[in-house]
Order: sequence, then C-alpha cells, then structure tokens
Amino acid sequence: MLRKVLIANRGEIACRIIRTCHRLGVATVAVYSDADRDALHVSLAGEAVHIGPSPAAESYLRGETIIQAALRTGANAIHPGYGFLSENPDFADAVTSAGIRFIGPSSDAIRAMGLKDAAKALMEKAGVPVVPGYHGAEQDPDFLSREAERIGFPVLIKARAGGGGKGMRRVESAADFGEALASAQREALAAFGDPACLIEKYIAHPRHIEIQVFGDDHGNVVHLFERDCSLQRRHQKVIEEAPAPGMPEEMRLAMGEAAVKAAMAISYSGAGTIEFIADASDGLKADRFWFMEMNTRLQVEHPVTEAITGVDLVEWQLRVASGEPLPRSQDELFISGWAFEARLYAEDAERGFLPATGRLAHLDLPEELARVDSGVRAGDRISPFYDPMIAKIITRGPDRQTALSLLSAALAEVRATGVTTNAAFLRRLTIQPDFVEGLPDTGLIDRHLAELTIGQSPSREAMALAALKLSGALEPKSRGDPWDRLSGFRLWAEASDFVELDYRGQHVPVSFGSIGEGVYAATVDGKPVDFRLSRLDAEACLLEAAGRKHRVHLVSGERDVTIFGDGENWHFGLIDPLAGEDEIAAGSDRIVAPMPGLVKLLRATPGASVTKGEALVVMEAMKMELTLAAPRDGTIADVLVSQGEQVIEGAVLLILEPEPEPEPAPEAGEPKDG
Ligand code: MV4
Repeated sequence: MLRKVLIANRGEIACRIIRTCHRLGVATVAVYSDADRDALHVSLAGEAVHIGPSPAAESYLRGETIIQAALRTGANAIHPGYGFLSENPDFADAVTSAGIRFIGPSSDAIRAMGLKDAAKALMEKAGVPVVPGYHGAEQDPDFLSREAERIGFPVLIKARAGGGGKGMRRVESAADFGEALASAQREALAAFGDPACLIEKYIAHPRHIEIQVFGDDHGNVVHLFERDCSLQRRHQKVIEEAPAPGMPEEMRLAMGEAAVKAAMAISYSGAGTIEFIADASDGLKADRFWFMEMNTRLQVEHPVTEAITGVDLVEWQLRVASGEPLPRSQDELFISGWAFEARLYAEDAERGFLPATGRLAHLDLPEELARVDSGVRAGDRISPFYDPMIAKIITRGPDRQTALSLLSAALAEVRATGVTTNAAFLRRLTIQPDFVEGLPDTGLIDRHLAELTIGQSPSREAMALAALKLSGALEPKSRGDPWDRLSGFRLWAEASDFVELDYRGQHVPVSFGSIGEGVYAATVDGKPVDFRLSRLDAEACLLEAAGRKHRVHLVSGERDVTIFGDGENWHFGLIDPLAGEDEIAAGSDRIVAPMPGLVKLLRATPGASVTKGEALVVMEAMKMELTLAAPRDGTIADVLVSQGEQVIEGAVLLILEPEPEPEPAPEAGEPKDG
C-alpha cells in the first residue's frame, strides 16, 4: 500500500481523500495557499506544506512546488483530486519522473482524451458509438459545409479544444453555416488559442449520462454504472443522480459495455468517466447514446456512484495506484437503491447566481439525513479565489422517491448565515414536478427559472418573530419564565414593544406584545397578526399561525437574525431608531458601493489619513472598473470589506472619522508638516 500521500488540492475533495487515506492507515500531506492557512483540509491532514499566495496560478497550479513538497515530506504518491492539475499530462509525467506515484491514469491516456476531435476519432475506431459528424483535421469552410450537408441539418459546431459549451453554434440550414463557422472559430481561437472546430448532428433533447469506469495496471477494466447529470445550468451540474431515471436495462448494458471498450482502448488505469449524450426525444433507447468525452480523473459527483455500489472510489484509486488489481470484478458489482447529490454553493440564485463571498458566520449541515462532503466550517471565509462550493449533500434510499424526499428534507436543514447560498433554490428543484416525475433534462432549470429562483416572501408572523428576537424578547431571563420575558403577568398595553426591521432594504415597523403564555399579538406594517410560539431547543421553535404549525430556526448575529423555515430563509436587520439622523449627518463619512460588484483593490487601512480625491477602492461591476475616491480629507475609521469580496449595491465599504470641529487657523510662520 502507499505509505504517504500528498493531496494536491483543497476544499471538500482534499478532505474527502484525506479521510479515506486515514481509514486505510495511509499518512497524508496537505498543501495550502495563503487564503487556506486555516482551512479544514489543512487541519485534517497529518502534515501540511505552504505552497504560495492565494491565486491558484501561484499555488495549487504550481506543479514543481507541489512535487518539491512531496519530496521534502517523503510522500510517495500524489493525489490530484479534480480540477487544478488533475488532467495535466505534463504534471503526471513530472510526478513520475520525480519517483512519485501519480494517483491517476498514465499521461498518455490523459493526452489521448485531451483533444475532443482526436478522442472521438479514437473512440470511433474502437467501436464506441460517436455522434454522427466530422471529427477530422480539415478546416476548409467549403469542405466543412459539405460535411454539414452530408450529416444533415440541424448541426452543431463545436470547438475541438472546447468544453463547457464555449464555441458551440447550432446551425439550422446551409445558408447560415458559413457565418456560424467563422464566428465559432473566432470564439474558439480567443478562448482556447485553437480555432479548429468539429461538426455534429444536433441532438435536440439531450440527456447527459456518464459511466464511471475503473481500470488497473493488470489490464482489467470494469464500469460502475451510470450517473445522470442532465440537471444543469449554463453547463454547471446542479443535481446529479444514479441510476438514470427511465434507463432501460438493455441500454444500461450497452452503455456499460461501450464505456469499458473506450477505457480498454487506451489501457486505462484508475478512475475515469465516459460522458455520453443520449437522445431522449422518444425516451431513452439502447441505440441512441453517443460518446462525448472522457474525464480522466475522479469527478465531483462520484459519491452518487459510491452510494449505489457501496464502493469507496478513493480506496480503489489508492489500491490501483499501489499496483493491486481491481477489488471487484464486473460480476461482483450491482446497483442497490438510488442516490442524489446536490451542490451547495455560495451564490445568490435570485441575482443571476452571482457568486457570494464573505465569512460563513453560522453553518449547520444535515449530517443525519445525508452524507455531507464539505471543506469548510462555521467561521471560514468563502474567498473569491476558488470555486465557491460549500458542500455536497448526498442522499440514498431504496428507491428514487425516497432518496429525493431525503434530499429535499436535508436541504431544508441547511442553515448558513453570513454568505448567501443556493440551498432554497436546490430545495425548490427537489419538489419541481417534472423532476419529481423522473424527467430531468438539460433545459428544465431555464424553463422554470423564475419559480425556482424567487423565494417565498416571509409571512407577517415570521417578521413579528424576527422583531421579537431582535428586541431581546426571546432571551432567557434569570427570573420568571426563562424563555419569554413578555409572557404571563403583564397586560398587553404594558408589554407592547416596537422595533423597525430592515428586510432587503425595506423598513418594516413591527409592534408586538404577549397576550398569554406563549401567545403573541403584533402589528406588522400596520396589519394585525397573532400567533403562538413554543420553544423546541436553543435555536428552534414551533410557530403556530392560521391553524398551522411551522418549525422554524432562528440564527442571530449582533443586530440581525435569519429565520429558517419551510425550506426558505429570510434575513432581517434591526434599524437603529437614531440612525436616520446619524446617516444624514454622516453622509460624507461613508463610501458606499454604487452598484453590486467585486472589490478588486482596496487601498485603505483603519487609521490611515486620506486626501480628497484619493482612490481608495477599485470595484469591478458588470465588466467595468470603477474607482471610488475619498470624498474629503480625513482619517479612515473603519474598513468593512476586504479585497476580493462581492458586495451588494448600497453596501458601506469604508467609513471616515467624523469631521473635526474647525480649528483656529495656525499662526503665520508656524512650521508645517510636509
Ligand atoms: C451536444 C448537444 C446537442 N447535440 N452535442 C454541451 C457541453 C458539451 N459537453 C456537450 N454539450 C452538448 N452537446 C450535440 N451533437 C447539446 C449539448 C448540451 C448539453 C449537453 C449535456 C448537458 C447539458 C447540455 C446543455 C446544453 C447543450
């Protein structure tokens, strides 16, 4: 077995790999950048080596630095995870040349699958079904146009170096072909430095179905069935599942066989995925799937395969890398049950899935209902340097409906504050009727975007509850009812209290009081509500309103509270009754973001003196750069953002010390500081 493994990655995948290593008694070495000094993967590993500044290009992509770290710590293998250097054949070669095992396929296998046209030609030769099309090197427009005619319209033009949909053009008729080709080639050249394109028959109702394969160094290859990744948005996978709904057994056999053939053709060793596109216009059919590409790494969504097969794929990677044969033969592999994975991201679905950054003040993940693969914990920062994934939530059940209900329940238990997440968006997806029916498709999210991204508004009862919490009315007191200082003996008139809430920039006046044991009456924005409240634990209570009980959680900061209930969450701030006047007086004391965007440069530290017009912040918003300057001479009192942070419109970025009272003019002739 491998003695010590260096994990050339970060986040959840580094943590996930470390856990399997430790279970098998293999020592681990983590690597980390400046931003990851206190990251979870660093604290889990046996030892850790600093490899450079925060940008990936200066740390996690520095192959030589990482190899040096392995040599220095005596690691005899490197696991690349996914992304970063995982599919870089030169890195695989450099690792091997340094006398270290690369936990992955040979560099030849990585190279063979790197260029999409060459990979397709190779697969076609190996007898794997490939989408009808032209995958050759000839790029003459007239020639390609004739090829398009031969294939039959509509066709899809794709960049040979592409992926992720860049440089793709659908062409309906011969008349449009020339222009579409020229534009695809320009885009491909700009994006990949390679203008070459291939032409394919256009599949109008595609499903993305991929097969997990595994090879060893003894010529064995098996497959571990399929994953359906059709639920995507802008080529980003959102929820994956295994097996694929509606897949006939005959098609499963044919796809598995094709995938094994593909891996055999390149003597594949280790974990890999063969990505197929299936035409689902008439249901899934055994003769309507085609090879798209091969990913020569462990994938993000590998846990759904683990959930239905009972195999630890990282364990298999380690065993195969140490020269062992595959632990199981094809006859010993079965699908058992159904599994889903949802990708929990720091992003704001309602604002066009804008990545969110900041400090995760509070983080509860549903460990009892699901397998949770995460690389962060409460208190960590989601930085702009890396993928903003918070966790993968994986559920398994005996059947699809059970696994999906579990996913829905698990997502409703996600409670994060400080950073906006897509948890509510994901949960709405789990109850979307077409998806529940087992009809995932690549266009589903876009077709239902509004209903999936726009959340329910908070009920008036929820607003009243927020007001109670923010006023301190729910805090335990040393005497009387420990839960509620307002309950019991006081009369409504006496107990009445008032706060003004901030909900998404709107001011909501709330007055409230207790009219009995756990019974409240309130006026929210002028409208009366009444409700009952009973406490469940430190954070949770039951809110009974209009004859229905809702389990809600309250997570509060110093002057704000987030209410989690019904799978949704709402954030409320407390408006300081004096702030209005302050704000006017302090108008020129604050530097505010004029639009949502990224803080690219920050030239301000508390205590520094600034002069009027001095550039303090550079923001990037909608591809434009915007410089925010000091509105007057003064001293910086507070810096409320950090470089790389994403901010909303109106966010206060910097505060200046209040302007001093005018001082008497200095005497003439008094020396002045330069
Ligand atoms: C296609 C296609 C239709 N016809 N190829 C998108 C990214 C790349 N990996 C392959 N993609 C597609 N290739 C042919 N010949 C439609 C897509 C496609 C897609 C595929 C899988 C999952 C989601 C998708 C979303 C849009 C387009």
